[in-house]
Amino acid sequence: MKSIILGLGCGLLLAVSAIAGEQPLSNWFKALDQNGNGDISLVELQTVRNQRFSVLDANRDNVISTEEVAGSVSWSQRFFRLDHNSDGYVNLAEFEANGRSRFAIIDIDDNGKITSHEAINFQNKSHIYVTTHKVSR
Ligand SMILES: [Ca+2]
Ligand SMILES: [Ca+2]
Ligand SMILES: [Ca+2]
Repeated sequence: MKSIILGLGCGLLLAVSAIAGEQPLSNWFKALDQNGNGDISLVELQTVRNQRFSVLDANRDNVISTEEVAGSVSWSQRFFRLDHNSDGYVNLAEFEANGRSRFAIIDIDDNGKITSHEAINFQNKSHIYVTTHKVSR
């Protein structure tokens, strides 16, 4: 279970996969494809993301604050995009809305499933993360 949470499409993991190169299916894809049927549905994505939300919400007040993401570079960078109404907190609705829009970006043919092909395509566009993380080291 822990590895599923850790495997959530965070920038660092994408970076590692991109460096590793030729692996056809990345770990984040396998972590998100919970029923192992070879594609990721929106429900699977949101299930894993909701687990991530609970982990990030350390004080369990049902919102994520900047303090709670302070330990994660990738989530800190994403925080202000997630906080849609700019009240300084990310609630579950904002978090889920972000999940839906990310899903739509990856699901190129818009059929409600992310296939391994679409995942690889997305991964290939994510090389920017590699640069970001190299700099931060
Ligand atoms: Ca909180
Ligand atoms: Ca907010
Ligand atoms: Ca698709």
